[in-house]
Amino acid sequence: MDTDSSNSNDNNIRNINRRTQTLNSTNPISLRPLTILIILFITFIPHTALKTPPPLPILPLPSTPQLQWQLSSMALFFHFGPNTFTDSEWGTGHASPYVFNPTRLNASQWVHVAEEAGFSRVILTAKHHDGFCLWPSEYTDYSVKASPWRNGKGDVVAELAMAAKEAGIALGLYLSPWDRHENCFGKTVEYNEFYMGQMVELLSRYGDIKEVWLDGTKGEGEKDMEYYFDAWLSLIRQLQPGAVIFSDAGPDTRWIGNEDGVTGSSCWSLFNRSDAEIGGTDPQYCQRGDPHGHDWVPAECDVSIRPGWFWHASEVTKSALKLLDIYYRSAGRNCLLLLNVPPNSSGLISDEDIQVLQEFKELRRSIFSDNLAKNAILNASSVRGGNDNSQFSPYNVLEEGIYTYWAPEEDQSDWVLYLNLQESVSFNVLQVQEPIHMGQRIIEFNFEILNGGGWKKVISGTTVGYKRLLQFPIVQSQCLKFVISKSRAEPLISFLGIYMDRFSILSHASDTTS
Ligand code: FUL
Repeated sequence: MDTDSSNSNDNNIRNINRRTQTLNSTNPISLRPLTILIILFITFIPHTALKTPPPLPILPLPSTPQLQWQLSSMALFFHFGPNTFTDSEWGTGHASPYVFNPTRLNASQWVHVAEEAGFSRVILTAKHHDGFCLWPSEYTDYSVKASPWRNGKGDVVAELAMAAKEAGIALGLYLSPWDRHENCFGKTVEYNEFYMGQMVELLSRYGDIKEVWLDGTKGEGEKDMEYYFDAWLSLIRQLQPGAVIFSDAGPDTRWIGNEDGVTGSSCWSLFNRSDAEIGGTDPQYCQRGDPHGHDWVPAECDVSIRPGWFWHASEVTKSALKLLDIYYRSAGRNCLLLLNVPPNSSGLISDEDIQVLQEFKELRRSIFSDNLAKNAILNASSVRGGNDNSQFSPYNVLEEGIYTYWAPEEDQSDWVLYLNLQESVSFNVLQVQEPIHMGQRIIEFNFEILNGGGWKKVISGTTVGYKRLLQFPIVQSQCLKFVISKSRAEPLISFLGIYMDRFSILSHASDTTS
């Protein structure tokens, strides 16, 4: 050892000992403030730095593709094919492929319309019930290959996939099991082989596919045959693990049980897949979901912007206010809104549909861009880890997104969030969100305002889920409270907002107001 450093070490040790003796022999009252601070720092810092872990999630939970799907809130559906040219909805499968000739088809326009209107996903009917394929399938002669469009060299799926990729829009594909063209439909093994061959083409040629839409519809009196759903699902998982699979029985997203694009006031993402069958699930069960369900299968609300799914020159577009009403009762009730906007026979989305989509976007922007609770002072009945724990603070509900949330202490009987808006505010919409990656929890809740010295109930409801929007006649108050009266586990809230909607006319009263 080098002597210089050994001497200096000895000196250091002596100095430390001397300082310690001084400390020990000194009356604590005369300790210098800096020393006290150091002692406090050493004593307390290690303890306060420990975080309280998040509460246990409650099963079932969404998968990553299901979360991505739900967070996107809305998707556009494109019904397109020979029906667009023959003015029909369920093509017979015998229309000449020659009718398919969209002279101005531009998939970038479809994607641009989606983007401009605030939709980040699109789904195309690659094959509808008539069996006509919008891509050059090698298993049939009934496809774009046999049409005059792009001299039989075109591929609508490829053009849309390219445009969607460039714009960063997620792409989904609909491949109808019911096929009115193919002769092998009705022969179980042969048709399943044919269908799976087409599925492989679609899921291996066009990059990432984010949703596969399995429509269980089959016309009455059709040939009886078995679909090998289990084999289809395994194949889809193998080829596109990031895709959600839709059908009236899931496995990843379920039909809502109607084609009006709306659900009732209770909507669980929980569901029992064993109680459902593709093409044969009780629509009521689809609509409500199941508070005791073992599977996470959230609902998708499909509806068309026009009366039909395919474009018809004579049909009129729904108004933006109608779309807003549908939005409240779909995306505002824990579902994804799948809005069909059918390209017309020139291969473009019609101007009147674009106009309505823009108005719909503007309505949403003007209502939801200003959370009137943004400056509120928040308090809660309790906070997980103590009132000073910012990780689970009630203020987290003012931050957008699901990953920060208010959590109460465990084993409480009161679950209340209090908001003092600091001034009296008028509003008629409440938005509440749960951090669904932790499971869907809330069963029942009340929303109340302080009015004339007492609390008055504005609205009560059942189920929240990813996003719940509640409308009620205009109320005015400075102090609000959100009370959770029943929950599957400690309730967690990731967002709470209040808004003024000056456009909607309250026509449906399925939530309870007082
Ligand atoms: C239904 C089909 O029969 C309609 O034509 C449309 O595709 C709709 C989305 O699903 O089952």
